[in-house]
Amino acid sequence: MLVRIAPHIRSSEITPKRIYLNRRRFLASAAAGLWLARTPAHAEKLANLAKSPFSTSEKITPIEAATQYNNFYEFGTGKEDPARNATKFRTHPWKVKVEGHCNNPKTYDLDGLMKLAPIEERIYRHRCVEAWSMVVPWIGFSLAAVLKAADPTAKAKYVAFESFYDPSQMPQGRWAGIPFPYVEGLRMDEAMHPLALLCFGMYGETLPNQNGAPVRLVLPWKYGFKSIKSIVKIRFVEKEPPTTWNLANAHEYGFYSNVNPQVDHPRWSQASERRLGEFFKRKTLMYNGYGEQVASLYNGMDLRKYY
Ligand SMILES: Nc1nc2c(c(=O)[nH]1)N[C@H]1C(S)=C(S)[C@@H](COP(=O)(O)O)O[C@H]1N2
Ligand SMILES: [Mo]
Repeated sequence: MLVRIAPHIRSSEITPKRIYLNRRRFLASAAAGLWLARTPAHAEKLANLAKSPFSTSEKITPIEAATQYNNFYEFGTGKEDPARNATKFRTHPWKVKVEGHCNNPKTYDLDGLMKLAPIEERIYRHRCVEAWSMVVPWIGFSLAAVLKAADPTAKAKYVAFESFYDPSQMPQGRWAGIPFPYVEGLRMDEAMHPLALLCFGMYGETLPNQNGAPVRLVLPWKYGFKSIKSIVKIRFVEKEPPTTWNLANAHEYGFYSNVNPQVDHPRWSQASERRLGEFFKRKTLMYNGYGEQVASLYNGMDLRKYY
């Protein structure tokens, strides 16, 4: 077989031990005052954050787990690779191009983009398709703010997103087994949904490189791989756009990828999940617990077919 499917899941089997070991290391290194590489030199505090009614009151995952146990395949497929390999990732200056079927296409620099709406803190659950989850205080505003500013035309039925990719800064990407640049997409009504977050920070600061600096999506009702990192392009399109994990393995990863405990991944169950830092598994909730807000987007759709 020439086709090598990226081992998106390997980790699920070894997660418990890994997390356990990681936790011990967090505690040990924190105690020893060796906490060096957690945030890049240009990490900035983000103050005066509005609170969001969408926030959960569940226990927030320790910052060390959320910033040292990552999926960012451009920087390697190991969970600890992104934190280690992305330290020199250049995210300044940064441009985001908004284009396609809209009356107001525009290329933003990061400051311009951040000024489109007041930033707020949103504490969301995040559920990876690998059956681990976390609770993260993200910072940003609804993606809808950028989309509305672009004034999409009637032809804009979907929104396509593209990540930054530079093999010279991301040499580990060559062995990731998935095509780059990483691409994702949403149907227009999903993209306009207020829960869809354009994210610039977490835990009170700008995003660490390994978490998708300087700007990413966070889509809490979908599996984590929809939440594309380090975005450079947002494009309004007519047809359902290609998405990276579907290109890599269409049988296992669909376009919608809504969290659904009743539809198993071909190789493992999605009925339960492990919260980072916890030992026992918990039940996975339909739409990751955001059904009240988003279920109506999928009325009448066969969720086994549109997985
Ligand atoms: N560009 C890009 N975006 C990405 C990924 C990736 O490999 N490359 N991984 C995805 C997956 S599988 C998950 S679970 C989340 C992880 O985000 P986190 O590392 O901030 O927890 O990012 C998503 N966005
Ligand atoms: Mo994921």
